[in-house]
Amino acid sequence: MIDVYYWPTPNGWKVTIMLEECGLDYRVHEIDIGRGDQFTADFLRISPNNRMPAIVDHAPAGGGAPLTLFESGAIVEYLADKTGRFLPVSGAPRYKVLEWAYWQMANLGPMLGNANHFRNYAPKIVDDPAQLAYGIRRFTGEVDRLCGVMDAQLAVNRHLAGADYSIADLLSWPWAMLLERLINDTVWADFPHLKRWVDEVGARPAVQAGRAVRREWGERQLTPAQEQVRREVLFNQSNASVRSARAMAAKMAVK
Ligand SMILES: N[C@@H](CCC(=O)N[C@@H](CS)C(=O)NCC(=O)O)C(=O)O
Repeated sequence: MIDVYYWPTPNGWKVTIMLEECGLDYRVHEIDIGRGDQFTADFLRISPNNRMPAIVDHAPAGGGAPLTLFESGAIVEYLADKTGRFLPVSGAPRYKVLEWAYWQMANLGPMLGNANHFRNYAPKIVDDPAQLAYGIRRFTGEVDRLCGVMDAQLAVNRHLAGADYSIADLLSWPWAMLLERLINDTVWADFPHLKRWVDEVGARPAVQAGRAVRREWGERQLTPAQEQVRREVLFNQSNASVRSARAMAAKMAVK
């Protein structure tokens, strides 16, 4: 049994999609990141970076004590090795998949996350539009560049790392499928090969099942007070604020 510490976001879906693809048994634990669940002592023991997703595998590959893991890329790579699915075991084909898997982790996820932040969240926090302009331009430009990288790759390959569906695809899809909503509604016209791949990967039953896990949590309506807490918790982090959030969570045993 694998415990998954989760909130329905692109990084969370990577793990639930992989678990569905591999047919592994798992239990989902709510980490409401807008409420501050990521600062509880129990969660920080598993994920010291106060980010979800994280897992505990009670029957790890190779035996031994339960294995805790954070970082969606490491989790998915581990599950691929454990099951022998979606990642070649050795040689050049393995590294061609890992190249695109790490590309996602270092590029598409962070750049699209920042573009989303500056375009869709920061305007609710920062009054002066001039303060937002550089962030919007920088990260939207990077996302546009990365779409071109994927589109060129997918023009000559069915999947990101070549002919076969792999962890590179299932790590990238949860972010890529949000491009139209988060960036602009003409993105698919500019990148038709990317659109073909988004539709093809999105039609996989396991991808749909993983994407749907606890969808309703993310659709809850927040009160203005809850929205205020969410902004403070998510968008005002520093070493000092994280330390005090940890202390607060420990005191209140936030669940
Ligand atoms: N590189 C990490 C990123 C994880 C991440 O940023 N998770 C966000 C939600 S998508 C989170 O837990 N945020 C909580 C916070 O900012 O305190 C991964 O891929 O696992």
